Amino acid sequence: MAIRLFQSQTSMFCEKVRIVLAMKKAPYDIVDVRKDERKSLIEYTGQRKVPSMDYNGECIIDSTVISVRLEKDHPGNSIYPDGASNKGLCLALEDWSDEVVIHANHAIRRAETPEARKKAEAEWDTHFNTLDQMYSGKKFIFDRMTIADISIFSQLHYLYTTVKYEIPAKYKNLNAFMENMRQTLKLKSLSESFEAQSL
Ligand SMILES: N[C@@H](CCC(=O)N[C@@H](CS)C(=O)NCC(=O)O)C(=O)O
Repeated sequence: MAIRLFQSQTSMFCEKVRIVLAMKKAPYDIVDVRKDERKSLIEYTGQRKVPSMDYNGECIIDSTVISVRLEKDHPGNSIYPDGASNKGLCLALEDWSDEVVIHANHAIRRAETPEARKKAEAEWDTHFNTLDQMYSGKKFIFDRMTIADISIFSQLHYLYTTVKYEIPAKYKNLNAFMENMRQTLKLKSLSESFEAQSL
């Protein structure tokens, strides 16, 4: 029995899952879907999206679903905060990051005209403002690193590594959060993508 993560190294959702796997200290093999143009992914899962997982013979698709399953089977080093109310908030933030903030990443990556770029930067500015307030006086949103921080980090890290767009210095709390995540994830610099097997 083994875990195989079908992934691409640059996908933010794959990075999110790699961080959860590292927190759970779960060993896994990587199947890089770019190597065979997603052939083995489509063969195994019947669809094109990553992250997908061969979880001890069971096919699991989607970073949120994979995270829930890893938490269930490896409850130590929880990716959720204590208490039902905080857990609900945490899940809502994970969803907001995965479903709303992602849009700003798509917009900035696909912007082909100065107008489109300006619009995408304005979209990011709204999120930076929200996030800077969220991280005011806090290392993490809850009392420890949770899936909300991991999802948010993965989107912002993609913006940094792939789009090469840096969070403006005026967002001090958000920049402090990124630096804190860099240290927690033991990255030498924010230019590295996360690969470690355990945290
Ligand atoms: N909600 C999904 C999103 C996954 C997703 O959008 N994956 C992208 C890469 S970042 C993908 O594989 N796209 C390829 C395609 O749709 O053909 C999750 O959380 O895993």
